[in-house]
Amino acid sequence: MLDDTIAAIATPLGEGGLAVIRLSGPAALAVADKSFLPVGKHSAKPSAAQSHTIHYGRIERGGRTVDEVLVSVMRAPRTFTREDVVEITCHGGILAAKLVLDTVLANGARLAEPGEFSKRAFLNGRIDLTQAEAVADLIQARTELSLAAANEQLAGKLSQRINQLRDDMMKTLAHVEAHIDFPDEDIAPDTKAQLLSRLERGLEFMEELLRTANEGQILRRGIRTAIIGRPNVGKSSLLNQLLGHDRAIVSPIAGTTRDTIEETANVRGLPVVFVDTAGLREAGDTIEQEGIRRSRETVAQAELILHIFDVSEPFSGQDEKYLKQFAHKKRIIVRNKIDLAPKLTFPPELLPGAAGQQAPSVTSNSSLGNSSQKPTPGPSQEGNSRSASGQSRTSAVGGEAFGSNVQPMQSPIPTAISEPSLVQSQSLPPASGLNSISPVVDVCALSGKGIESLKDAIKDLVWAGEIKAEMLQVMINSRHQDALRRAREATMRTLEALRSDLTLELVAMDLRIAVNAVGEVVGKTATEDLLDMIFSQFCIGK
Ligand SMILES: Nc1nc2c(ncn2[C@@H]2O[C@H](COP(=O)(O)OP(=O)(O)OP(=O)(O)O)[C@@H](O)[C@H]2O)c(=O)[nH]1
Ligand SMILES: [Mg+2]
Repeated sequence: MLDDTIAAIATPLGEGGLAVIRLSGPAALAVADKSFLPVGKHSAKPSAAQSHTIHYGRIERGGRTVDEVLVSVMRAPRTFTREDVVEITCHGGILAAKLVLDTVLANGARLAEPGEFSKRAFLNGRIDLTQAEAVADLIQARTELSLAAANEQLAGKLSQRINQLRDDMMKTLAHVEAHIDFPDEDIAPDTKAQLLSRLERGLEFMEELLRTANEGQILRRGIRTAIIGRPNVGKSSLLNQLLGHDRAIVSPIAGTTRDTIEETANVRGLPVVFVDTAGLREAGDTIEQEGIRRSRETVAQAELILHIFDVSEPFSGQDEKYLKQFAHKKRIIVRNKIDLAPKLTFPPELLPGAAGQQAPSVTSNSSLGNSSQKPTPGPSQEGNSRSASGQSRTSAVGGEAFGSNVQPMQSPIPTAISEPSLVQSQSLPPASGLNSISPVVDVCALSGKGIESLKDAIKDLVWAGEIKAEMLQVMINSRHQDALRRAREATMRTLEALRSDLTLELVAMDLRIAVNAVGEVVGKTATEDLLDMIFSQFCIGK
């Protein structure tokens, strides 16, 4: 229904300097006229005001002043919804905004549904579906990179390319359909070659767009990253370091964190949703057991795990169990508490390469197998502190316990913790379930040492290569991905049918499916259900 007039508070509920009540629809000016009393000679009644002007006055109801306001009048079609729009800027108290809204509702407007302003903008042709989605992305963007991607999409970069693709495919379809109407004429060989190459180009472009889905997802939703490990290894301390403020309670008591704690941080431009979890162990009371159950659930949902170890504790059977259990996940092994005397050694069969290495290796600059590098000097005394140069060391404990086994993975690099090391386990059969590569990063969650390397490791693991500006132009979302996948399948069938000289009806049928699927991305062929699904996820007033 576009013949009614909608209203909503467009600013977040809460106390603030200002709040905005938005009106859109054919009666927007009339509703505003009834609610607003202009004050001063420069102000006018909304229906008498010129488009794109602002007027000072009061919102009045039943002869009483509700609030002192500024009213912006924007006439169709130069507005977001392409309808008459009035925006009332009032004082930012929850009550003031609500009373102004009540007044316009009493004067003939209807309360807008979530996303209804954007839906009208779409239905009136002001923006297409990818741009409407970009509006939501923009509002929800949590890093500048996410914002940049949303802005590109809002500017219509993705739409342009999708429309171009669809136009090309429509041309091909028209060609094929023309031949169906004249069944006696075969498609000339060179025409057929042209059609094939145009379809192939389209297919290539679909593939190109589909390749951005992963990054698009990351920028929109963030990377869910579970921080896991045994109790007391420093998970909450690490979370606080990654966030840059004390979010989680830290204590020397094992089992401090009972519930999961979730917060988003900006890691090298990427939104990362860190989830601190209850330490994993068998024992514990019922509350802790529930916490551990939630930890496992968190792991299941996470795209990345940071598996934390305390280097001052020896490797245990439980460690082995959890290392194996979460080996199928994309993960980073974090060795924490490198300020303490190290006792941790990974068994070679679990993490070959890191196996013989005595934590803490302060250095980790090169990949494995670089045997030309010399082992680290050691042993040193237990409980000693890192030398000023940041050189790596092995501990007395480790040295005695493992003797000749002590083979550092990398050579010491004086600048210390700069990049994560890679632990390869390619010698392991896939059945063991271990990842072929898990980066290992050494940190001290107490001082923050190594946190920057950890951030680099996170970025490198989830985002291949550099983050380039042109990539941001066409970051598709999961809805686009779904539509483009269907378009790709149908285009492949079309190509196959055309190549093997199947009847042109069959060729046209598949091609039509492909054209429609591509059209869905920009909303050219969107159903009411799809629109409801998209716009209902918006906030009220948008
Ligand atoms: N020396 C040292 N102590 C640390 C470091 N990181 C954390 N700790 C200490 O280790 C203890 C446990 O830290 P938490 O961050 O609470 O550990 P957790 O893994 O969240 O523990 P649970 O929530 O009980 O599972 C605290 O006393 C921290 O101060 C570190 O790098 N070096
Ligand atoms: Mg904790």
